[in-house]
Amino acid sequence: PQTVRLADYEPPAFSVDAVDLTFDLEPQRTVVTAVLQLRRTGGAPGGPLVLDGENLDLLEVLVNGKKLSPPAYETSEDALTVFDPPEALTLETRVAINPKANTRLEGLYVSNTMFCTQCEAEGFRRITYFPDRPDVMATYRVTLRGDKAAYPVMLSNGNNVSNTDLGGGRHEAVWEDPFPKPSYLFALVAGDLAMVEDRFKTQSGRDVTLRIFVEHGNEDRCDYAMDSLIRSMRWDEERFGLEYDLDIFNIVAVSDFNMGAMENKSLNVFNAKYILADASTATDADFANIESIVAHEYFHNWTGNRVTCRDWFQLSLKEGLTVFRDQEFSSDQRSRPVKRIQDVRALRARQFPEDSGPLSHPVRPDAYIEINNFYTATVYEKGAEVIGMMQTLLGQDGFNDGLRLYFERHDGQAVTCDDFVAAMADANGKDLSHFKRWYSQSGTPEVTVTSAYDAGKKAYTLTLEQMTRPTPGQSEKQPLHIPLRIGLLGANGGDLDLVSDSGALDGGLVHLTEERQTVTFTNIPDRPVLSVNRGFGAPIALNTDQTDADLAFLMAHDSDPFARWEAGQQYATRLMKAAVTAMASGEAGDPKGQDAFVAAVKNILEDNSLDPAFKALAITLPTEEFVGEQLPVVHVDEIHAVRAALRRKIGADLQAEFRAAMAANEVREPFAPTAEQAGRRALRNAALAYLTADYGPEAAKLAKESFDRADNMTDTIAALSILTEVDGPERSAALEAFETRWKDNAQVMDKWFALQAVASRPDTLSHVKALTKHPCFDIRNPNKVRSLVGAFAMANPVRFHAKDGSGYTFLADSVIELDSLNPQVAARMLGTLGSWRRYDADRQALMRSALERIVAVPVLSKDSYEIASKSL
Ligand code: B3K
Ligand code: ZN
Repeated sequence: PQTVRLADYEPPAFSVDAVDLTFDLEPQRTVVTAVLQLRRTGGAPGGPLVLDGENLDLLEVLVNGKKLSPPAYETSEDALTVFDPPEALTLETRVAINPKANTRLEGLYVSNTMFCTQCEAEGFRRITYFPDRPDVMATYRVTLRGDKAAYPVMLSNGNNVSNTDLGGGRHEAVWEDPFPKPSYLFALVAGDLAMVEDRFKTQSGRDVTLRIFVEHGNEDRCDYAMDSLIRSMRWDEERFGLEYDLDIFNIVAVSDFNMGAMENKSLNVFNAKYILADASTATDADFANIESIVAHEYFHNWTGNRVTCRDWFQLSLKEGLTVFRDQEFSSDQRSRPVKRIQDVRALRARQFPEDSGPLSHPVRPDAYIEINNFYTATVYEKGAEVIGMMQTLLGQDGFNDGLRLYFERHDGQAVTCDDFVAAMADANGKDLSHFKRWYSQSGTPEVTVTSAYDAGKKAYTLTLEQMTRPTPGQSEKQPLHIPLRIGLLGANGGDLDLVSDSGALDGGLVHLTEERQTVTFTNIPDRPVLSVNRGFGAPIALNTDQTDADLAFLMAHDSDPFARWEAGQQYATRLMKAAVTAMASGEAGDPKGQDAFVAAVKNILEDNSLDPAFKALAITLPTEEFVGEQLPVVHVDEIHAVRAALRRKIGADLQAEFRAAMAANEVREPFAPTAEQAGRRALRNAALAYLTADYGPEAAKLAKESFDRADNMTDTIAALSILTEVDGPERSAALEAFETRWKDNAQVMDKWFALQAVASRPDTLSHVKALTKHPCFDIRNPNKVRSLVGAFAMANPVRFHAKDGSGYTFLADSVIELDSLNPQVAARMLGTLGSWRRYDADRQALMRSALERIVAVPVLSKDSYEIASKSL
């Protein structure tokens, strides 16, 4: 397979001004007629016209109305070449495709009985011949023809300009999108769908019709998605002055979808999981996801669609920025500190390991084999962190000015990350060239902070050092511009005024730009307690000389809620690391040291100034994966044992407190998907989890009671996840009751699969294998694969990394089977094997041989090949 490089970028030889597409929709043979208005804009004079195309059955080619035959044109596996093209031409092609046989779910495919499309990144070339790259922007007119009974609803981008009965049971709908767009934003949907409608009036008075299309019977589960859409539209006007630009906005929910959702112009297509929700079927986390994903796709209308990417290396231009926007939205709708903690947890869980592993790449990558592999946590989440740091450097007003200038300069264009940073810099008269290294340098910077207090001078000096370890392809690293928010706590827990040797520090912000810097604070009466990287303002790993007592003090007093949570995480991580290291070398360890931590947890539980959602996060221990990453070798079994033991200890020591928390946080009013109620449920369920941490008979009873009483999916899942761990009749009784109630709801059954896949019981893998034969499981459905195979491989470290290698074998078998059906999803599954260097010698060998077995498959997709080969 070929590597595509940013350095090789060339502007397109031909641009397309207008596209006219006609679809004669039949599941097994859809005929697509494309009329393109093309014009030479680059390339060698007189050179051929080359169009991308894959899996197309070419029926006809006409140039300016004249039929061509070879050798005037030529086709290959992935292209149509027209020789000696005029400088400007009308090209008409007719192709046949088979949507029903499309298991990759890229291009045009059939989900249940409906037609839908997914074109980003390179799916449009599976629909028709086209220069399928984001810097070719055209207006589209789309004619859809199909059976009236089977496809009463036929949608595409833009406005519906006509509907005609064609007779013989067929009809036709014509759609026109006035905004030039790249081919990856094209979409069509056709099917027998129910519809829910609402309206929105924009700030300038435009009336917009909002529609959500779902399978029949799901109409009453769209309220929250619709409400989220309306709130997003209003928020984008208020926060950024960005208004919707068409009279109609459609969302379609589909069951078979490779990812979360897709921002096609005015026709967003969603994984049904991120639209459908009500109290009985969706958890609080599902509601929060729906809110943020609906917002994310809507926000793309400006950041992605009106201004798009010049090439796929610039993906973070739209994704990092849009993630930043959806995070800001959720922060404003819910609790900002809670949202920040959740985002940092996700960043650490997915992006940090990526950045320290074999697939490490910069926010703007410079090479890829398969672009679909680069929709990563680095491009998305680290990309959002980079945008957030720019806002820190420029202030919110300065950032808004920068965004305004960006749209002023680039509306309707396909641009680069450099263009974005230039707009930010120019609008603020700032030089961001040093800061821009965040786009090109991969790896998580490690910052070491050492402190010295001079009692005589009443001066406190911090030495800050930064270092980024080498990553594949980047052995030399440069210092980055790292904005660090710092606080110094006095003996009473309050923040001291910060006056440094170089003047007052605005909001405690220190700019670390060199490899090593010092900063001295004056007029500090006693040795203070240091709080650093408040709000997690920079995506770094931190080493400090804070003592256990300092961390307990911060847990109790830090004025920055994120830092309060973080102190608890660091404290717990320290204890677990020490216990794991002791256990791995056969020593006894020092369980005594844990008492002070338990006292700090008690403190949090009893602090009336804290809201329940925050408490729930603050008492949750770091994951096994997180602890593993902080150790030189991931001792899977020891980490699992140590974390479980610490949870049991906390549960046993604080029984009374957890019972009190359960009672105090019971939600008695009717279910509402609010952050406030969700917070109480989270704390109550966290307390329940501690009280049942030994999974003994009493625990089984308590969890089963909670399961039986639950009147919403959040509480049901919380109880069931405990019950999947116990040995006793309660386990199978609950699993069976759940299955009986929900077997007809695919979305809810996904949860049932996932819970069993992440159970830490020794027999989990055999359950998982049996579940692949369950009537509700279907390897062609990405949600199912993710809930069973994905959850097992990515969220069950102790069983996936079983010493005998059975977990690895199962994953490799699954990936190999899946690769021939859906390469994109297969490649996603195998990422966990890439961390093999982090394990002991035996596991290393087993993980490598699983990877080698995948690479050796004779017909392997580019997707899986790239991930597996780079992992080795
Ligand atoms: N832009 C899409 C992701 C497309 C992924 C293609 N493999 C959804 C989003 O980020 O909003
Ligand atoms: Zn996106």
